[in-house]
This record gives sequence, C-alpha cells and structure tokens, in this order.
Amino acid sequence: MTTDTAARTTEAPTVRRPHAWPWAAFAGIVAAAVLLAVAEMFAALVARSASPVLAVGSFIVDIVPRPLKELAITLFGESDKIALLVGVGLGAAVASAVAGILEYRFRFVGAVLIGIGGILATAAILTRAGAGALAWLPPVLGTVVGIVVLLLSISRLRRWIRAASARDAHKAGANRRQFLLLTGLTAVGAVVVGVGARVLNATTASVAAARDALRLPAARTTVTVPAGADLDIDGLTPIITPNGDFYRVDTALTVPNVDPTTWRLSIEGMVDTPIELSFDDLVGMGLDEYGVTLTCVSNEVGGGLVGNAIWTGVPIRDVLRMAGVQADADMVLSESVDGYTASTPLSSLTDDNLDAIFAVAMNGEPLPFEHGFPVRMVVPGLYGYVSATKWVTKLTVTRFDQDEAYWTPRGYSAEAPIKMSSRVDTPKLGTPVTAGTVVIAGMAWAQPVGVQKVEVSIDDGDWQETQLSTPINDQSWVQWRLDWNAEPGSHYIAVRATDKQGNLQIQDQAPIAPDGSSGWQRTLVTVSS
Ligand SMILES: Nc1nc2c(c(=O)[nH]1)N[C@H]1C(S)=C(S)[C@@H](COP(=O)(O)O)O[C@H]1N2
Ligand SMILES: [Mo]
Repeated sequence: MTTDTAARTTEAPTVRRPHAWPWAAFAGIVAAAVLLAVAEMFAALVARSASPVLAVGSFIVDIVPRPLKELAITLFGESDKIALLVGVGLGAAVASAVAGILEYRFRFVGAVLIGIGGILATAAILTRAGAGALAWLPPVLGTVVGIVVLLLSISRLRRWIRAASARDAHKAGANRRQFLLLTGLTAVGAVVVGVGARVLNATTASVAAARDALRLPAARTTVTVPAGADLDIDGLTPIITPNGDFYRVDTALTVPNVDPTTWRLSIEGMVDTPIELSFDDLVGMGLDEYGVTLTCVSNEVGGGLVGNAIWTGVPIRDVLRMAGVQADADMVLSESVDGYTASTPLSSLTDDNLDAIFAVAMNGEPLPFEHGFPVRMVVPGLYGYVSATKWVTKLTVTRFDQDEAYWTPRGYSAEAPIKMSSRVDTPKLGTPVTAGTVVIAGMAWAQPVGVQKVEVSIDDGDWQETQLSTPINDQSWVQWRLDWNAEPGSHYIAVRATDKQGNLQIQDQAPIAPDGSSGWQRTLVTVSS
C-alpha cells in the first residue's frame, strides 16, 4: 500500500501520453473479432452454413484464378486450405487494424470500413450454395455489434489521450481503465464465444455416428483381385489404394456432413418423370462391386493424383432409366450438396458396357467423408472433375450448349477423357541405388480400354517390354516391372504405355489445363558402385 502510493505520487506529475495508433489498431482488431464471434454465435442458432470465416474462405477459393490455385497447391500441398484460412485471417487482421487507426484519425471512417467488410462477408455467405433464408442475419448482427464496439472503444481511447495530453492524471487513468476493460473483455469474450460457436458449427458428431452405424446390404457380385495383381515390390504403389492413402481433390473448405437418413438424390431436367430417391431407395436397387481407377486432371506426368479402389454401388444408367431420359439431351450436370457441379456426357452414363455408378462404399466400407459420404459418382475413363461428383445430391439431364459445370468457365474442358499414362515408382529420383540387378517398377493406366504393354528405355536406348501385373479389369491400372543390370553413374529411365487398341501413349508434353497432362516420363537415377 505505502509503496504503491509512493509510486503513484512520484509518477503523478508526468502523465504519459500513450501511443495512440497501436491502441487504435488493437481496437480495430477487437471489433473485427467481435464481428466474427457474434456472427458465428448466431450462425450456430439460425444457420450453420452462415459462418463468415468459411464463407469468405470458400468465396475466395472460387474466385482465385487457376494459376494462383495451382501455385498454392505447389507451395502448401495438402495444407493449401489451412494456408488460405491463415491468409484470410491475416488479411482481415491488417484491414481491421487499419480501420481502427482510421477511426481514430477520422471519425466514422473506420466504422464504414468495418461495415464494408461486413457487407462483403454477407455477400459471400448469401452466394454460397445452400444458404438458408436467415443466412444474412448472423453477419449483419455481427457487423452491427462490431461497429458499436469500435465506436465505443475509439471514443474511450480519444478521451484517454486527450486527458493525458492535458496532463489530467485522474481523468486519463479513468479513461485508460475503461478503454482497456472494454477492449480486453470484449477480446476475451470474442475468442471464447467465437471458438466455441465455430467448434459447435463444425460438429460432425451426429453424421459420424450415422456413418458408423450404417449397415450396407452385401454386394450381389464382388470384384476378385486375381493372383499376380500385385507384384509386391518395394517402393511400388499397391494395386488397391487404401482409403487413408487415396488422393483427395475438391473445392470444399470443410468436408460436407451429409446425414444419409435425410440425403436425397433428385433426377431432373430433360426427363419424362423427375424422381427423388432416398439412400434406402438407392441401396435397395441392389449393390455390386466395381474396380475403378480414379484420376485427377491436375495429375502431372509421373504424379500421384490417381488411385484405385473397389467401389460398391448402383449403375447410374438404372437410375436414369427410371426417370426416362429425353432424346435431345447430351449431358448430365451432377451437383454436390456444396454446390460443386460436373458435366458428364450422357452417353458415358447410359452405356451398357461402361459401369458408371453411384458409389456408397470404397474398399469395403462406407465412403469416407472426404471421398463423398454418403454417395458419390464414379465413371470409368473420365477425369474426376467431369464425373466423380462427391456428396452428390442432384442430376440435371441437359445439354452441353445449355449448361456448364464448375470448372468449365475456369479454364478446363467441358469434356475430359483420362489420358493414358505410365509412371516410374522405383527407383526414385534422389534415392541412389547400388550397381547390380535393380528392379524398375511403376504404374500404368488406360481406362476404360486397358493397358496392353509398358515399355522402358534406359539412357534413350531401345524400348524394352516390361512384365505387367495381372489386371483386375480394364478400368483399373496395372503395375509393371523390369529387371535392370545397373552400372555405376547417372542414368535416364523413360517409360511409355500402349493400350489394348494399339494406341501409344501421347509423347508430346501438355500441361494439365485444359484437359490433362501428357508426355512420357523420363526420370534420372543415380547408381553407386
Ligand atoms: N463435390 C465435389 N466433388 C468432386 C470435386 C469437388 O471439388 N467437389 N472434385 C472432383 C475432382 S477434381 C476429382 S479429381 C475427384 C477426386 O476424388 P477424391 O477426392 O475422392 O480422390 O473428385 C471430384 N469430385
Ligand atoms: Mo481433379
């Protein structure tokens, strides 16, 4: 007590004038945090999808130009979405700090800035697919509360600084305490409420339980993986990709949670009778297994955006037949619960010799959430972006000259058959091998025709035919191997495939846009003595 009083008396004559800008910036950031927390809280009450953080993030994912998207994937890989959210967060923090400083210098300018931010967030939310009727409410309420917090705290800050300039120690102290109390408490409150509500909004518990409880009827026919389908070589990709290792590509910031008991599939557009199926209706049509290799258009030559699974499902042609497709239709636009769309040629879905399916299981278990639970499409021979719609909920039978899909205006072809490709898995660039007999091995695919042969050329020498694994079917990739007598030094290994119709893999190099990469992989390997 005594020392305290002593300290105060010695300090009292010099009333320190605080640095206004850092405090104003802090007030701006607190106001933005309040905006987000209040919006998130009301979103938890009225509209789970109205989360401003995710809506703005998703909006940016959709408007970012393709080269930037590719750069983000190159830089951050699987963490590209986390990087985006961190980027959005940092951008919002800087903008709100600026709003705080401006509000301090020019009354109401910061408030207008926060208001503009709120309007942009509201617009991002309202333009998301599946935005409910009340989706505007959370961001609008959040913006109002955020602006009030900004005005109150900046006016306290101004009083504090005015009193400090006037050397009124008592008044300065009182206003300082009020400012710190207001911003401090609201900051803590915003973090607690915001994080709590976000966690609540992201709750997947009920759908996860529904997936665990799901008992699918046994498949009537199963895929037999023949003996010799997997050459079982060190460093070679397994012939069936385990679900946990399967590549994932989609535009979804958070994985959609779709409850199979409320899920519906509607078939609309150019059909005789629009129909709607429940999950039980679909599964009740009878399940069969299909082995299909899925490939992403973004896969570079030699890349890993490709995987093979045994899918359990129902042929799409059987469902289309129930609705009755009209004669002049030539495309099916499939739509996900999150608004993503793909355009698939109608003929690929109605062909009796090509098993395009609605898949409900992947390698013997219900689809993992990231791979489209409860129902996705799988079409042999077409890149995923034009066929493999996950979380699918609607098919519109239409025409290519009437409708377009998500990626079409973004620089990718409306139609995109998978280009035949082959790659070397082992030996790997940067992993030296020892001289002597070295097994060169890799994968090759030519859906839906099938791979006839794979050839390898060492140091641009003669093409040597490799040994192929026993194919599961023509829709699935194969493994290949070649024993090589490796001599010390650096060597080039090139690989190319030929399909069962005698077509040679395209040698000309093409980038992934607009319809998939091509070229023969040529990889460098170091052999030590
Ligand atoms: N709903 C939805 N489905 C989608 C996509 C998407 O962005 N959203 N991406 C497609 C693309 S580009 C590919 S390559 C495949 C990938 O499927 P996977 O993630 O199960 O490997 O899903 C397709 N289905
Ligand atoms: Mo893709």
